[in-house]
Amino acid sequence: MNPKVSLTRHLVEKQRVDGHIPGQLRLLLEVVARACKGISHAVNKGALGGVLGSAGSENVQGEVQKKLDIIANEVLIEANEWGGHLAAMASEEMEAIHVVPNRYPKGEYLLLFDPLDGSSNIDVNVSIGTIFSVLKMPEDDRGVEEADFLQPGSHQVAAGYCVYGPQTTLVLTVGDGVDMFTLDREQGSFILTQEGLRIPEDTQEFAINMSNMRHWAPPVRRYIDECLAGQEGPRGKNFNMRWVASMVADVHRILMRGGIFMYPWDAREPGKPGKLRLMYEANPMSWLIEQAGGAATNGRQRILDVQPRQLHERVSVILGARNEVERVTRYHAEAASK
Ligand code: P6P
Repeated sequence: MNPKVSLTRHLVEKQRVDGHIPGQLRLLLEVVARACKGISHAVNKGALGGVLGSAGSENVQGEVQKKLDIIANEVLIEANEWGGHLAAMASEEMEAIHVVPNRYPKGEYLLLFDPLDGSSNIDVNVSIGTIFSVLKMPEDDRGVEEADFLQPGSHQVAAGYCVYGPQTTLVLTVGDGVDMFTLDREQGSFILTQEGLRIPEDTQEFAINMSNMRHWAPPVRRYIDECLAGQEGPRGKNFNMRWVASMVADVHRILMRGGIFMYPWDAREPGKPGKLRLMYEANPMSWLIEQAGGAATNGRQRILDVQPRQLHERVSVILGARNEVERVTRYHAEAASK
């Protein structure tokens, strides 16, 4: 692989050579990448930049907002609203959609994002990240409204994340595989460092918050108990466990070395289908995982087939190694048929 293919060149070639992405989508992805560079710079300052700690406010989820949550949200809004490629944006940090102001031209794309996923890790210097998803505006001549965003994840035209860890790494799909770009801080550009990421169909590593074990539904408890039983148990092999509590970091590990990630429904809030948000966490991550040969369900159906009813709705997430996700999904079906 050419050692110095930049994100810009990679996207230009997808636009020109493959005809796979229109110019406006290429522009959108470059603007998002540039915004992620700005967020990375703010994150890297840490205490020196006065950006740690709480902002003293709550977001639409009722979660305490960190200063960096708000900074990252503002960076993405400001970077994207004047370019003419977007009609509107939606963010975990904003209750309502943000329609591009009339002083700027409107485009045909909708951008959704979790500006800084894993906020509980910000103040303790553990990897966090930005997750983004791109949809097209429905074909009609009326103005932009929230309902335009309520499309299943299978309608995405681009999805990705940027993880702010030991490296700043952008991972992206436009529907023809998953590619990874590492930020070269000397040049200030994202450089292609891995093409066509693939997830092994099997694994010996699971990611789940074990402290919720007593609240899980039986199929999830059955699956994890079998993993914990190790080679003496029904799986006949030992398992390792990881839990970073930043979905971006856990999913990145799975894309790099395999595994299964689970944030299932649990009985702590039985009325909610899960903790993670469908539109700007589960959908983009599920598409990336499927594009890399993995699978992603809510325990019962493919996440990308879920028809959203609300912008900030939550969903149960089981994603990663195809054979493991299918096993958990099978356990749910067996429990439902009893
Ligand atoms: P818990 C971060 O707040 C997040 O939304 C995901 O990034 C992460 O996987 C999950 O919540 C962690 O949740 O309950 O383990 O703190």
